[in-house]
Amino acid sequence: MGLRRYFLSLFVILFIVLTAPATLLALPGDLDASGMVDGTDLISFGKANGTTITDANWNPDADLDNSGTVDPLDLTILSTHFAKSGLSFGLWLGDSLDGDKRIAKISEKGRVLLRQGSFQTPDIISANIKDGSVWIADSDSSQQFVRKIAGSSGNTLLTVHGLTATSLAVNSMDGTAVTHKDFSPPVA
Ligand SMILES: [Ca+2]
Repeated sequence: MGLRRYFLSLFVILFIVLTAPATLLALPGDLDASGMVDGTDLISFGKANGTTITDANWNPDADLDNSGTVDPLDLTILSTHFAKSGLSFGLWLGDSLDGDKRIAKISEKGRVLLRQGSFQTPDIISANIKDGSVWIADSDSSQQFVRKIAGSSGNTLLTVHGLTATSLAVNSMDGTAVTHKDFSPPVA
């Protein structure tokens, strides 16, 4: 499946980019956008090592110098940043691939890093660029809710019920989330 066709299949409603405020750059070598360069990244690198764009196991995120090949020069870059931590850099969006509505995290080079959860209509998403957390307005079979997840892992940090949110925005100055009801939960 071509990249363009693939992305057209995504149920994109709203996207957010999580950046490190000081540099606006991802941490080089953090292939899975976890916020740390570690053994997981090294394993991902190993799977793509020696490949070029036309290879099946090509991983654009491992081509750290954008040369078109994953080679020792890229490994040198990864090694330089090994064990360093930073903010997770990724793109979260609503995803209805195969009809299962979830949210997906996309790398800055367009690779799907992970899919998370089973949602009904995850079409309202907003992020706090200071800590990378992501707020999602959604509903389950019985009620609507707003959920806060960690931008690095997608794990749920907080779920707030009793809302009917038709809009959502995060104030990155203080971390509060505001819906059309002006609901402002505390920063977790
Ligand atoms: Ca990582």
